[in-house]
Amino acid sequence: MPETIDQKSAYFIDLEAQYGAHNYHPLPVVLTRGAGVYVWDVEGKKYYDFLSGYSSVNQGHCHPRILEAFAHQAQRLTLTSRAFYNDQLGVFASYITRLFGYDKVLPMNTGVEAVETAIKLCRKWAYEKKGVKENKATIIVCDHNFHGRTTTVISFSSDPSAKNHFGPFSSGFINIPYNDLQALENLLQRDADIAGFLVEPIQGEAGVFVPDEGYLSKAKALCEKYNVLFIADEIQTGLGRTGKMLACDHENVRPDIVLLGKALSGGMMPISAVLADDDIMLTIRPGEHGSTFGGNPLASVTAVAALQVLVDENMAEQAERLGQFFRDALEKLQSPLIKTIRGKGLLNAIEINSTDPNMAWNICVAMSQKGLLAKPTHGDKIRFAPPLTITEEQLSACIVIIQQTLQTFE
Ligand code: IF1
Repeated sequence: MPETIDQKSAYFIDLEAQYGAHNYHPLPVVLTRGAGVYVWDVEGKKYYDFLSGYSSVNQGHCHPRILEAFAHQAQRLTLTSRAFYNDQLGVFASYITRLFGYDKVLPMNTGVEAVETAIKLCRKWAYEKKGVKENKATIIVCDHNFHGRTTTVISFSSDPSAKNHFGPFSSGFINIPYNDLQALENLLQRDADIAGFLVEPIQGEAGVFVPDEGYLSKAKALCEKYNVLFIADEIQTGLGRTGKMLACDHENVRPDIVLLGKALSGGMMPISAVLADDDIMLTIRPGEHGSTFGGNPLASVTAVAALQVLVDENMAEQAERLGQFFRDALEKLQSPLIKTIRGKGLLNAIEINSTDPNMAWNICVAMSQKGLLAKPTHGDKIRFAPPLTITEEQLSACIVIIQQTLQTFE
């Protein structure tokens, strides 16, 4: 352990290491409280949160309005299961479908459950509407995707650490390179059993990889041409993060299926959702899919509040404006350690220019000591994704932290 960690943090870190599975490698910071763009560690040190729970707290930590709705409902009714109706699910369903312009919503809990739901929906639609022969339906996915961690979803991952020794894997998926329309069309032309194209509008795990302008709209047009469902995984990119309510909105693309998660609860609890029109959604009938917790009244109330806050506080516009400001400011740093700056809205990453494989990690540890929390990925990339409530003044203060940290390594 680095000597900067004092006893209290060390205690909780050891406790996790001793009794928790070792499936993560966190920065050595132990958090105990959050409010807005800030989090505090157990020593009372305050940080800017530039991870936002992987874009789950777009609305800021413990947003008072979401918290109020959550706490109020928590004292009233939390779970009924879908064996009975509750008086909140319908309210949520009507709100979210109107907001995004779809006929129906299917509520789940985690992001990967929304992905699994979309896979099932897509296959069902292929057999019952498109006329694909039984067990032949195929879904196109992209290299370097991240859609979650279930055995089916890791089956089409390109990341060896997500897959190694977790086989045997599920079939029914074909990988193509991301941002490659020709590869998509070649496959669509060749294979009549293709049911859907599952895509992240911006690849998050790949290091915030933004595709060429026009990629999404042209991919959608190809899907229409070949009668294939365009499924947008907006779990990370949706809900204001990239400067629009959905990242697909940047290209005026209306996906056939939209997946939401993360910020759908403002970080209060796991809530995910699948949006689609009746032609697709109603292919799943009673008893064919579901979840004990999906659509519970606590989640329903929380999601409505989380969405209302995004809308009422113009968070997408804020992300658009501040994202531009942030990338411009990073550009101006002219740091030799920054190889590339990528992103849209407040979903950003830099690629580190260094031969030292630990450089991104070391920079993140140093930034945390200066009061800014960000996470390195793939050894050479650092994500910068603060809550969308951050002010220009706060963002400027963060640029200074980033600049000062980089300078110590240059
Ligand atoms: C972890 C990444 C972010 C996602 C998209 C589905 C899911 C995710 C586009 C599944 C989840 C996470 C989970 C997190 C790391 C993280 C991540 F780096 F791996 F890619 F955010 F950038 N679709 N993303 O990004 O959602 O089931 O987790 O609710 O620790 O694995 P989930």
